[in-house]
Amino acid sequence: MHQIDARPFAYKLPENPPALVIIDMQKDFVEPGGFGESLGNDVSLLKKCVPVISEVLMIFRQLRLPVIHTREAHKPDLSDCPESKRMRGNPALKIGDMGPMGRLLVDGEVGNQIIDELLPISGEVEIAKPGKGAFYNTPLQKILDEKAITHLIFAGVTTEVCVQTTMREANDRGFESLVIEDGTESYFPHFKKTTIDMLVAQGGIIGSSAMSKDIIEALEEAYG
Ligand code: C5J
Repeated sequence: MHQIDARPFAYKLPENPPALVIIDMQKDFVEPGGFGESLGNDVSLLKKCVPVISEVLMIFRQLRLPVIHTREAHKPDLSDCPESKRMRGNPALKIGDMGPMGRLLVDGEVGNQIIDELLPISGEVEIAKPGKGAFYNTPLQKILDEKAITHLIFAGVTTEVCVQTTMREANDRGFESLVIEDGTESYFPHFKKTTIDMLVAQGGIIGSSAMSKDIIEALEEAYG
């Protein structure tokens, strides 16, 4: 049995390989002029995890393991965006308003695309999600069930919002989750640390965490 050196204890790798779930590495959050910046955030803080995710993604591709990319995206008519979400924080630019990269957080706009460094390739799943969690109102559960996937390895942004929400959804659905510590970032570095500490506390109440180098090493041993 192969395992990843993880917190709070070793993460056992199953025979049917885990999926890499890359959360919301879209221009809206990572690049200037998007939704993240419209909320007053310093988006440059998120760039740190890009090379790490890129390296893990390369290994998943080399080993032909499943990869899922998500984007936080609303329909152009905003029928899937609650008014409470649109108005919250009273930002200068709201979801659906026109920004430098098109309409904020709207499917099909330039800002809604995954950043060039992590663009999905043929065979990888790309899911547009209207919520913070990737299971809410999406085909994710069905896709995972069809492939009998039981283990999920998470990367992406932001740690305490969409990554954490999705890990909590996954936990309630019976998946074994692990977050890549250096493959996720927040606009608030102390939130990142606290979120991961919370997820793995109490014997891994929501899941596990590990560093990318340990994940890569274990994946190569298990599935290489
Ligand atoms: C946010 C996300 N932060 N992808 N979305 O609103 O974490």
